[in-house]
Amino acid sequence: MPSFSEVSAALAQQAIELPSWAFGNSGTRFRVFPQAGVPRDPFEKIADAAKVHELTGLAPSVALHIPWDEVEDFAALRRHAEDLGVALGTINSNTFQDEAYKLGSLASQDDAVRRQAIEHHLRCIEIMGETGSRDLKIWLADGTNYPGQDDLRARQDRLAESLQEIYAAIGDGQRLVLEYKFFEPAFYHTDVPDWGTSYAQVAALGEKAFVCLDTGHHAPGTNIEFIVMQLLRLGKLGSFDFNSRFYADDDLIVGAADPFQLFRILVEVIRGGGYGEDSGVAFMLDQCHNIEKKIPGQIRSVLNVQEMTARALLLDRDALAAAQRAGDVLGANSVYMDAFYRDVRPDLAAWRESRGLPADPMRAYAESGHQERIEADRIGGSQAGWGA
Ligand code: PSV
Ligand code: MN
Repeated sequence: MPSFSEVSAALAQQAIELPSWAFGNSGTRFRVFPQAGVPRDPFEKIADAAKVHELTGLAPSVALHIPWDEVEDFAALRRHAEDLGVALGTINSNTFQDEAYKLGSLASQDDAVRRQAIEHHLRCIEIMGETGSRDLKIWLADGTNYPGQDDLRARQDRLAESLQEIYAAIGDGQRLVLEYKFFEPAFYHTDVPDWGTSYAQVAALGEKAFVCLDTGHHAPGTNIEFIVMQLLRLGKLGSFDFNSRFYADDDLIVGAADPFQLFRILVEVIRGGGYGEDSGVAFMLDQCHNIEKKIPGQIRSVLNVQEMTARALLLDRDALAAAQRAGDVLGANSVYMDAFYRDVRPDLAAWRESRGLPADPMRAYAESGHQERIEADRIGGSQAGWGA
């Protein structure tokens, strides 16, 4: 197995984008649980994200959600981020909260609704120019609840047409990433339910369009690492939305439900050339922290990704390939499992210290008094929430 020092240069390339909405109040379909100290505007969300980066060195950018993060002056928001040591990242569109989108957005049969949804995306692209963002991420709530409700084929065709118009506005150096999800809020069918549909749509658009894989958006038992391998093989894996799920789209802390699955995914990412500065695969979190504090929730999350990345980098690929060639089934499996069971936490703590970071970022945050400070300072105003 490679030594830890052999993988430390690769580890230094890790960058995990944080979602601005992770810092706002969130909840379930049944209740939103307000927390003290939650940001009241996008500037405070950026400050929280920057805190995560300051303590971990892992989260140099923040994804924005439009219109939740609309501000008068995006250049000022960008400067604010840069002053705090982070960049503004992916712009997420939102066509799931307006009354107009009840029966769909980009796939709607209503011309005026489709126009509204397309214009919203064009506005997002305009914002990307101001924020310096590379990626426009599209997740659609489009779908139907009942068989016969709408024509499945016509919806797919309209979606393709709408996406074409949006794609035409994507500039040089920018990308469109299309996320899939197999259910919710539409339950009979969704218009982009799986990687195959997303792939078919983005392949038709062109080379600046990619698939976004949200780990929570699969049926139980799905072999997600196979999908990762296939999309990398096809050159169309654009980004990850990392989170954990126990049953459905829970948006829980990545690596919490099944660290082994995260490991397996990262093994395929590295195998397929999807890891590192020039890979073109963006690592993002898509999570909400409903019952735990948000900043430490995000710190835990990026550390979980880092830990499984380190283990995946430590996989002895030569030994694995030799065992595979020899048809040594159990030998290959034990090489694989050896990497997964390697406890990298002490090495990572030392590695962090050597870079001027706290050995234990969770503890450093707890001891910093920062949480108490924001809870005392952020009084008045209205708190940001998932959906605001
Ligand atoms: C809804 O499922 C969702 O979580 C999607 O995964 C998006 O990425 C996210 O919301 C933000 O729009
Ligand atoms: Mn997502």
